[in-house]
Amino acid sequence: MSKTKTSRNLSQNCKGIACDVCMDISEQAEARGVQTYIQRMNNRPIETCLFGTGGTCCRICSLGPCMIIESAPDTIGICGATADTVAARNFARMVAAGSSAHIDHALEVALGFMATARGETDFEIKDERALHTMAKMYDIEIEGRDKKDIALDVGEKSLAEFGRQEGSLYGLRRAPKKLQEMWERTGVAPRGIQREVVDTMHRTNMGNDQDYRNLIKQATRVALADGWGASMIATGLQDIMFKAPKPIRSTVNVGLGVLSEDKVNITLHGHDPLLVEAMAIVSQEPEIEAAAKKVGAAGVNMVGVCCSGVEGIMRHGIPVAGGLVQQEMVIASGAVEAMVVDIQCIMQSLPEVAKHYHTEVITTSDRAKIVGATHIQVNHHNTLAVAREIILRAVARFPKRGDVHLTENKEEVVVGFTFESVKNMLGGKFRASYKPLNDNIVNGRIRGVGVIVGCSSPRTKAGDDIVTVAKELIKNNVMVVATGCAATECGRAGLLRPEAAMKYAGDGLREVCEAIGMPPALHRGSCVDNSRMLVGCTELVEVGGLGDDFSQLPAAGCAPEWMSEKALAIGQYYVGSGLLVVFGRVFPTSGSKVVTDYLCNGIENDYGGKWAIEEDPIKMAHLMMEHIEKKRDALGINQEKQRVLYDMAMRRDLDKDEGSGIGDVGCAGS
Ligand code: MSK
Repeated sequence: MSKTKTSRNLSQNCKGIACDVCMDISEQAEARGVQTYIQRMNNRPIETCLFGTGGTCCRICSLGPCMIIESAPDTIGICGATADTVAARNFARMVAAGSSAHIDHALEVALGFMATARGETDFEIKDERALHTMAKMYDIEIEGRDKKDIALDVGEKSLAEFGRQEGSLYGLRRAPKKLQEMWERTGVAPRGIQREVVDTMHRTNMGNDQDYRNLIKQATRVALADGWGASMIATGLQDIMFKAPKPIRSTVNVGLGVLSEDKVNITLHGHDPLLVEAMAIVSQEPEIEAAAKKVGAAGVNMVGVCCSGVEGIMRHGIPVAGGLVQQEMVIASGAVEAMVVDIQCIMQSLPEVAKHYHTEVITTSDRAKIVGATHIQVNHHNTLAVAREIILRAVARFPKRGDVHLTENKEEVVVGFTFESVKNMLGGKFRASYKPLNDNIVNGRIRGVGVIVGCSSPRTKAGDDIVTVAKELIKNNVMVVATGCAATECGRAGLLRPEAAMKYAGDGLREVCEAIGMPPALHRGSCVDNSRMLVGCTELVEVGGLGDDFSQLPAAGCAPEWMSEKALAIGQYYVGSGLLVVFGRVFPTSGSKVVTDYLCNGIENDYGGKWAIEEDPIKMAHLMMEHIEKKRDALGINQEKQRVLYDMAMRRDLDKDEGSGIGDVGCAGS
């Protein structure tokens, strides 16, 4: 007997799983037999596995699997492994797996970058400032040299970081001195990017490291190899090839204005910016336009999903239809001719959903094939040609389009607030600096910085917890910076517009946002762009007044709806860099009180940062704010001080700066 429920039951039983837009699409899709995550969540025969949830199921050898209950000594592993060892081992493996996703992404970017530097690809060295930043990090001579020669050196050094066996990564140099010294002292400075993954997989193999603290130490080292190594390389090289993003206006949401009724809609989903870039270029070609017209379409409309969406919107203003949980809904709108996917966060169900529509799901990476999808391999040497082929396939599908289900629900956003663009906005083009931000944190107008990362999840009403945390922080004068699907959810809730400051921000934050013309929540890019957060934190430290280490900053991170191992990797590199990170819902070591207590408390003595777990989004925001106030107290900046924000001299200075970045955005209040 089919377990599919009627639309009425769907609404009743699934309340709280999806936003209203997705519920609406899902109900009409279910009527034609489509199953999405909403039905799958609802129809699960068992809720969740206690051992899997708490991290105490050990299946790394065939003596087991052993399912360990911490409080029941007779359940320890056949080999004697305790709940603490198993939970720490599983945690380290998850961090390594999450890191590997960013590492492999970065490696592919580095190979593409080298091919580009040799003139073998369709791309070029576009951003010399970004090139010089990376060159300086590697001590590469810049003066008087051709950009291609510098790029070749940068490419070689970047590739060498992956296979390096000794010493420590160059990327660590972008951290404050004190942090670098702590990493060296505690032995968590990564030696080589891939080496740390191999080390983690080895030591978590049967019969190796059985000391939970030592396991967490290696989890920290592999996570740092991701954040300060691979992700920083990916972001840096992408910026050089495709230009560092600048604030740009666009739209988000699953609806009209994002998806088009009369154009060929092609969605780009995954994480690889190379394909996004190629599709953005090719979709503008007159031949493509002509082909679309020939089949009765008004043109071609590119739309993003997940981090491919984030890449597209930041660099080209390509609208974003949603994040992880909206991917099936995008197809179920009936308005998508092709969903093109590459790597990471792609649901296996997509071809199954697409069967009910005219949509073709196209995989493009041999790392991520799906049964039922069409595979067209993309590589560095054929990117534009493949992009053309894919777009023409989508165009050919347009006449087959049936009924569409689209409502007016787009949200305007301003995205692309990288570390550099924020500097320009704050200090102007010629005196780019974080100083005004530091000053406003010191004088208390802004209490601190709240970083929101990670996925959206059907465990909550997708996006709700992220938005609730963001609004609570903003209301209490904490500036929000978001990446990945969390950033998209902030956009869907209207928080990524400068006008949102008027509606949602506390007095102090609102005043600063209005003076600068920025939203109270800043969109800082994709998952690998969490490296931009690290560089931003270093700048906060170096500008002065906020301590000499990340652990002293009035800042905290969170991932209210995390689902991916990648989020754990990001969280662990923040913790290993000295920050508080709060995760919502399940935490994968909860089956061991000892390990969880270490991660949430003891680890702070070792690396300066720590985890916290809080399900309630309001409480989560307050946990972050308590931490921020504690740091402010320790810095001595909570004592009453004269308000110095934007006195006349500062305002005159701002006015003098032409092209400060504010004008580029055209934001309200500037
Ligand atoms: S895409 S890892 S669902 S943020 Fe980077 Fe979104 Fe999470 Fe994937």
